[in-house]
Amino acid sequence: MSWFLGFDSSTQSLTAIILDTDTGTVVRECSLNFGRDLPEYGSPQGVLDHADPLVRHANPLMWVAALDKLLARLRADGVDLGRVRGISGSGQQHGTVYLAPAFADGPLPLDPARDLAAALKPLLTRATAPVWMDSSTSAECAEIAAAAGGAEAVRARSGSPPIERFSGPQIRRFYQTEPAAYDRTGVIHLVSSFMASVLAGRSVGIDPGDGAGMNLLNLATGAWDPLLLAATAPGLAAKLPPAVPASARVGVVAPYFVAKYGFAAGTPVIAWSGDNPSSLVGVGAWQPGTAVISLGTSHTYFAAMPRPVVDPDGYGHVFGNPAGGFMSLICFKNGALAREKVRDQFKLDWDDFERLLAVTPAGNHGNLMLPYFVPEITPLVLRASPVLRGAPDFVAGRDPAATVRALAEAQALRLRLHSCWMGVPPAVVRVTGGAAVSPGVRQILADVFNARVERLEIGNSAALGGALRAANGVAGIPWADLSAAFCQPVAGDTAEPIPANVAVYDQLLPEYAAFAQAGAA
Ligand code: XUL
Repeated sequence: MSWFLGFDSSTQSLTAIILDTDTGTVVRECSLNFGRDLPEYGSPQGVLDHADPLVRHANPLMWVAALDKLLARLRADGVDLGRVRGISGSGQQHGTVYLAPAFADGPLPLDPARDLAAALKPLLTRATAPVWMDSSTSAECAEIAAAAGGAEAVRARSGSPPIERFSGPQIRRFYQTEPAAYDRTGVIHLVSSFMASVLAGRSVGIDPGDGAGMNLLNLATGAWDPLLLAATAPGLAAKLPPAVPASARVGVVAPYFVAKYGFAAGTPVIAWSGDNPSSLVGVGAWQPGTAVISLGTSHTYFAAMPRPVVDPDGYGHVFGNPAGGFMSLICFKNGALAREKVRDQFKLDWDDFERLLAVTPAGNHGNLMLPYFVPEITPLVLRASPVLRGAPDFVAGRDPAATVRALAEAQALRLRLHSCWMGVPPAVVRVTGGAAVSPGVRQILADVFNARVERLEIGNSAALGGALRAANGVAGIPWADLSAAFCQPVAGDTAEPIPANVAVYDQLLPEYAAFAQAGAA
């Protein structure tokens, strides 16, 4: 009886996966959408409305309310959570939760008679949490760079130059805009370590997968970097949880979850990680050779790296690989949100998307798009307006077919352009996230990357990675065995590159790069 539970607290949803490692099967997979299932939090896409498009915050109480609701649903469905032998999980990266000293000091005041949101609300020193979609900290990035000896010095220590969505610049902004609330803050958590803390009923540490997304962790030492801390905000060292190894057993499930949902007392909790590092192991790409493209709310491209490599353009990151060593990552904000905008603009559904991709040719008759529907991260574009070039009908917004293909090709070409710096053209790409189910999208990726594109049986790779990390951390099951059991491609869903299309995209790439360069200015 070896059940392991993995969570993913993502931008728009909370997912749980329970695996049985004895039988190599998924016992249960369950997801809750913040917009649909928790409408009282007023966050249809997981974030709160704000007049400034650069500001994106979420209510952390929504995440814990989702945890209560998801576990209650599993219990009501008859899932015996008492059989779970270990728990881990992941969270959307970079987001920060600000909590009173009491959160850090001892057992959390959780009481089965009231829900998690009610118990934790008094412990928040900031009602909202800035998340990865926030781009409002350009000034703070410049200040941190100046104080730390330049952006390159920050990158050399932390794996990334100062980046708007990263936790350090966000913490600095809080310190500068609300100094009294910053002073009252006893501990600052990431989404991942906050959720792990709630499960364990006490404040727990941050792993190097997610910690590297803060501009605060020294990648060489695996510890908080004193120079970066000082450049970010005063007294920060005392407000950070410990930096812990990815496989650390950070605690056991809190009595609250034993009493309310039937977990066995003493069930170990393994440190949570970021959603991308967790997906790396969740798709079985924990060793170099296979690249991963995640097509969720964000689009990301990442791969395990034998050694850290630097993006000369400053957009790439180095994070800790939960299986040991490092991973490189590049992230785009115009992923699912851009797809949804095009879908709504032409009143389409996802079947229409598929049909339109099938009837339009590679290269899209020269119709090109820079899909900046929301402010972009890679490259940094702070306005939200897509740029179109090509036939008059397309440019005027009257050609749904050309627009759907232009978006899918733009997303694929941008993934390729901005991942070249990793220096390892992939032979195999594993796709995950919502749009990975689209055969048309998979074929475009195969043709743009000239690589075989595989989709996995279990789609929620970040939650799956959490469950695998629990199995590895608690029972010591080797990564190779876990990947063989749970990370197999769906046989009929592999896309092989079509040579004629590969040639079209190879020729288009420099032209698209020049178009993007002009459009980013
Ligand atoms: C990665 C990033 C996003 C979030 C949300 O750097 O910002 O991928 O992790 O999923």
